[in-house]
Amino acid sequence: MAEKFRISRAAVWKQIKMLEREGCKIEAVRSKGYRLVTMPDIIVLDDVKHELKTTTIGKDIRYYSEVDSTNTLAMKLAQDGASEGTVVIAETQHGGKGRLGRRWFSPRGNLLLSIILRPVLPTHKAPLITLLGGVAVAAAIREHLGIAAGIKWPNDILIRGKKVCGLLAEMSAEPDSVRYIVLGIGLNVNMDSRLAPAEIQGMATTLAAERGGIIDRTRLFAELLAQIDRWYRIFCENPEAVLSAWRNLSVTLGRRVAAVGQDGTIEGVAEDIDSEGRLMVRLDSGVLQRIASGDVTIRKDTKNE
Ligand code: BT5
Repeated sequence: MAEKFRISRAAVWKQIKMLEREGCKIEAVRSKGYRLVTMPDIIVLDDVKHELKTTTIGKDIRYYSEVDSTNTLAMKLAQDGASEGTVVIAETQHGGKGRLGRRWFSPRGNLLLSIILRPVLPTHKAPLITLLGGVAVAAAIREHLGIAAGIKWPNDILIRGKKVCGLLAEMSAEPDSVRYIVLGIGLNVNMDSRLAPAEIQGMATTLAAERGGIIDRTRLFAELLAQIDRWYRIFCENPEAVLSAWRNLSVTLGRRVAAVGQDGTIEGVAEDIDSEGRLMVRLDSGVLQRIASGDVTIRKDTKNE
């Protein structure tokens, strides 16, 4: 190595020690050299920037070891004028947020990020951004890793029925138009699921578990940003194209679902989504009901198999 790089042996040693401090496991054999045994599971931002060919998303990436919530931080940055496409990513969150005051379990080893978007969009169409996020994440998982990920309305990505990713869109809006939206993505990649809280054991999964091996988060992150960039551009030109991609990736449509709303629980068959992203459920009475937000449970099909 010293010969190849035309540096002293002491200089090689210094670099090796630095790599070890960053978490690389390196074997040294006297008068032979060094061997890289394992690399640490960290996101290498320089590599992401190098790989990224996006037009908007990820031009500005803010990387943190630990934050409260990437969404909360991104909302503040957006409020202070951060440009569209700014990405906040953290290795871990101590206050990771789900919807409706719920928590997002955010240990190291996953992808936890938020993207600032400034679409020209009427407020009532803001939920479409969550659907766009779902399409982008599912596409990244399918194309990059070849794993059959599907979308459960409105904000979950599932693999074999288990949640691998949750999306959380928050916005600031005028009465009729969006000022900015922060799209938060929590994607389980390499975390040890055995450390997860009891409530999510059995219902959550990770990409590493599904593929059977640690996944390079740097490359996956770059792929994810590329997919978001791609689908965001499509969305701005033709939102209907995102809706049809969503329909193809959906694990909700055509299934019998139960939804908890303001008027109690309803049950029926999820027929479609409308142009505002609402789920259209055909009740047993024949009435078609639109659900704008909330949680749906997919029932075991009895009437619809
Ligand atoms: C969500 O909420 O699924 C949205 C999660 C968004 C998280 C990202 S991480 C980056 C960004 N910054 C944030 O602070 N948040 C976003 P919801 O549909 O309400 O689901 C929350 C529920 O999912 C919890 O109540 C648990 O049951 C379950 N859950 C929590 N952590 C999980 C995990 N790591 N994997 C799978 N399920 C989890």
